[in-house]
Amino acid sequence: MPSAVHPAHQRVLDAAGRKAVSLEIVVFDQSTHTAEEAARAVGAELGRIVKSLVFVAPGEAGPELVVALVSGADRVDVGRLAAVVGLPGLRRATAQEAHESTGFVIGGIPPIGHRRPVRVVMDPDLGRFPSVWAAAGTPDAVFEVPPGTLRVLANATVAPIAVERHDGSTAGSAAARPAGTAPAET
Ligand code: 5CA
Repeated sequence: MPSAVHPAHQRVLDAAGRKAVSLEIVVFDQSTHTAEEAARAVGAELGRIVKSLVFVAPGEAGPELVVALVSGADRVDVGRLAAVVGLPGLRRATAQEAHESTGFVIGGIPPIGHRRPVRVVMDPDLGRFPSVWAAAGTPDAVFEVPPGTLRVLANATVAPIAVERHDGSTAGSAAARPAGTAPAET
């Protein structure tokens, strides 16, 4: 008998299905909790792994949620993300906030299918690849998707919000920041 679909995976499949996209979720015996682990599991370079990172800011009608989609090889520049969404008070969500607002646990938070409406901002670096891999709702499962399809599924705004993790010499370089400010990365 085929095993039942995990409810978290089902939420991801349903979210894609609402846009007439059929996803194939791959579940591993090994952890895909971090981007590095996910890259190892799927045998892809780190850059092809999508990190779905949750941020919050105080809003008029309660906390506003923002999910940033960035390449596993990049970090989010919080200042850039805050500017893109127009929320100066934006900060990284705690694990509990991320869980409560999305309905998924850290390490498995997918780019779609969240419990509450979220604004999603996607970094253009992900568009360099023919397909990328994103978390599918649990820390042992991912799905492969062309970045253009991911943008449509997540209803994402595409904007540069990333700095490279190992070499901050491009998008988030010191020259691109106001003098005296430190890079706010995650
Ligand atoms: N499954 C992988 C690859 S698709 C994944 O979900 N990667 S991730 O980067 O999107 O999610 C893991 C991230 O959760 C880590 O980069 C880390 O920054 C973040 N994280 C881990 N612990 C906490 C915590 N306590 N609070 C907030 N964020 C956390």
